[in-house]
Amino acid sequence: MATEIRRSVCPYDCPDACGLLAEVQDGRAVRVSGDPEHPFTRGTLCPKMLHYEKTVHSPLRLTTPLVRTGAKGKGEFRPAPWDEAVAMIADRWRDIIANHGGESILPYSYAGTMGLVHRNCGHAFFHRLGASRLDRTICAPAKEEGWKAIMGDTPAPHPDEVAESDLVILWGINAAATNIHFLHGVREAKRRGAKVWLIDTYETPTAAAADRVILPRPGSDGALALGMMHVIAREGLVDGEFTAERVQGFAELADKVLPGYAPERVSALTGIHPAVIEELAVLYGRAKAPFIRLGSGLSRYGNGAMTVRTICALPALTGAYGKLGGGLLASTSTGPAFVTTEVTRPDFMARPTRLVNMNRLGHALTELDDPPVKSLYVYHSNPAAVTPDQNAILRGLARDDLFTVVHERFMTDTARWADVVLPACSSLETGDVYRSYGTYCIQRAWPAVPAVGESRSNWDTFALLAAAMGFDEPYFRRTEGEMIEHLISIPTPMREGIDLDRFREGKAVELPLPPDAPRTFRTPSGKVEILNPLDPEPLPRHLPTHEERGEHPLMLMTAPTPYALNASFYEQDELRQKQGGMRLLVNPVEAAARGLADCEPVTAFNERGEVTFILAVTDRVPPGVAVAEGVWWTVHAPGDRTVNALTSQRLTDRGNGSTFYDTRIDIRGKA
Ligand SMILES: Nc1nc2c(c(=O)[nH]1)N[C@H]1C(S)=C(S)[C@@H](COP(=O)(O)OP(=O)(O)OC[C@H]3O[C@@H](n4cnc5c(=O)[nH]c(N)nc54)[C@H](O)[C@@H]3O)O[C@H]1N2
Ligand SMILES: Nc1nc2c(c(=O)[nH]1)N[C@H]1C(S)=C(S)[C@@H](COP(=O)(O)OP(=O)(O)OC[C@H]3O[C@@H](n4cnc5c(=O)[nH]c(N)nc54)[C@H](O)[C@@H]3O)O[C@H]1N2
Ligand code: SF4
Ligand SMILES: [Mo]
Repeated sequence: MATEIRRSVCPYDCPDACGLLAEVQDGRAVRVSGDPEHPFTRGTLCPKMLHYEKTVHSPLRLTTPLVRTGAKGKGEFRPAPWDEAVAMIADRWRDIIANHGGESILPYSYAGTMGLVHRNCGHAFFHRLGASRLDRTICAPAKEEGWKAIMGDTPAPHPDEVAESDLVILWGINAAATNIHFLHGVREAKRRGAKVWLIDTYETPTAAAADRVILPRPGSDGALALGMMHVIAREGLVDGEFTAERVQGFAELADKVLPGYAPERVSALTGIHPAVIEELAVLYGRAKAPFIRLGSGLSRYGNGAMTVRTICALPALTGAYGKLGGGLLASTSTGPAFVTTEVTRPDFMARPTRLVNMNRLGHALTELDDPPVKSLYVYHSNPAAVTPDQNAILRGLARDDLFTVVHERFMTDTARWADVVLPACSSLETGDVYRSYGTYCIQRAWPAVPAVGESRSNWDTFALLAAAMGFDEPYFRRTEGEMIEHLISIPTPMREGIDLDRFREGKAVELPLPPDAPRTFRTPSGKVEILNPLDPEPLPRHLPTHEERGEHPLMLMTAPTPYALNASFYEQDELRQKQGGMRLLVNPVEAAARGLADCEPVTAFNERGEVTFILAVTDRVPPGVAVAEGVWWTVHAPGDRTVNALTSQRLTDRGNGSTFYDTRIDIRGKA
């Protein structure tokens, strides 16, 4: 049978945004590989995507709409035609709107697909419906706030610049899992003689790429950065010319803040030996072009934005921000490449409706009553698994008076609670436009295979719902292809000069950033603003986490695994097996103190919930810390809850973000 190669894009929420080649036979993808013409992918994929065809054509794919027949959450459904399912939803919504108003309907979505059209088209529909709006802050808004407070709208350096660096710090990033193609540049830097340091809370697989690993106490990295700056100032390693001309407020920092962060005090805060703080600070201060790749984990604490802001001050002291191969990459801001409001259509809102924080879904479903949430529509997200405070969410989803619709590829923990389930397409079945938050690539994808079963894309599903609700805006009558073309047809300064033919053909193109862009500071003063006069806290300092004085002894790291992406990929047996079960990693000291053994089922608990894990005893985790990698589906868990039954709905200091890592637990045996 003839095999055709079709280009596509990895749709997952990953900074790499890889180019894919799909081998298609008879309307089925039989193999996928990395696109050798994609400048960042360079022909290789991560372990998760090596067998994407097994996800696309999984026997577990939902293929028809389903209507609940049993009790809520029992997972008993009957298949139904699309017409019936859509009519049922429209009828219920008309009734709910008449009785409680549009704001009693809550959409819930995040990043099952990163495609600009399918990710964002629901906004237009729900704006037109007059529904509550969702504040989509589950990922890393505090990281963005931290960067902005000091760097404004300055673009991040190109990720490949890391190859020019002589000191690379992988700070709070498990790049071997979450940013695998970035390690290409890191290896290149190493080949040219660079040293690589990893700063995490436990020894992740990324340690293999590092010369040195240090493990500060969770949530204490801001103090570590201040300690480094203290030593850099004391040792005369500050770039005087750079701080005088291109930095605002170094003198104030040096006078008012740094004296309080001598290595001994920082050691008490971070658990890092004073000599190691000195060593890293001097190495950093003497490096020609130190490059920091900053992850998001350390921003998911009650002090997350301030921690990021403090770390972002470090490259200002030594002038690293002015040097090729130096500076700091938190994430690339490719947002302005497309006019996304053409998809989200805020103008469809008659008035600004209420904003509900997605991290507080548990609260929204159980306590909000002005008006109460009477219907929840979930699409490309799995809140029963990924959202903090699982028990509160499950209490909400169990409400008999809550009408829940879930548009999904699989029978997820969330879909199980639905009244109506709609089958969703995978990315190979749809076209879209993709941008990246870890590179400057953009790419247009064309459908590679026909829709599996009766599944429909987000775009087509909202078109059906719009028709059923009687919305007659031309927007809702466009096809997917017309919407994509419309988005591409509107020029933006960021896309000026790209090879449009190549882009339309479906090949990755890079946004042509001026080479000096990361070194031209887009802040009100035009300088790096260590002192930000517009901020209520004008200078960085160390803030406590929510759990600084919490009652339980272990900080829980809800970390990524290389073999899944949030709660995605659990449909692939082999990937699940590579994780070796739903494990909780602890130091031998912690296991011994509780009389617990490796491989034994244990209960992790705190004031919010109890979760059964399989214990993994390992030196890779320091005492005082426990690590749960991956966000498992309950059907594959050793108990009836997964990791987010332990995490809280509290928010970050800025940006209203999630605080997954700011969690304390204890552990006991099951016996
Ligand atoms: N394989 C895989 N890839 C993924 C994901 C996944 O789940 N799995 N998730 C995707 C998503 S949604 C995102 S947002 C991105 C990024 O996802 P993130 O969750 O931001 O992952 P990383 O940036 O790699 O950083 C997490 C690391 O921060 C560490 N950490 C936690 N607290 C602290 C602290 O206080 N200090 C320090 N120094 N380190 C700390 C954790 O131990 C972990 O190793 O990755 C994406 N890619
Ligand atoms: N404990 C813990 N919890 C976490 C994290 C963590 O590291 N630890 N990470 C957090 C972070 S950073 C994030 S960003 C969130 C991510 O939260 P989510 O974005 O909800 O992540 P996923 O688990 O990937 O769920 C996406 C779902 O969308 C479905 N899907 C895929 N494509 C489509 C489509 O085209 N249409 C429709 N309708 N459905 C589709 C998939 O089948 C999948 O079930 O999770 C957060 N939760
Ligand atoms: S998940 Fe990330 S690394 Fe893996 S193929 Fe997709 S974009 Fe590339
Ligand atoms: Mo995320």
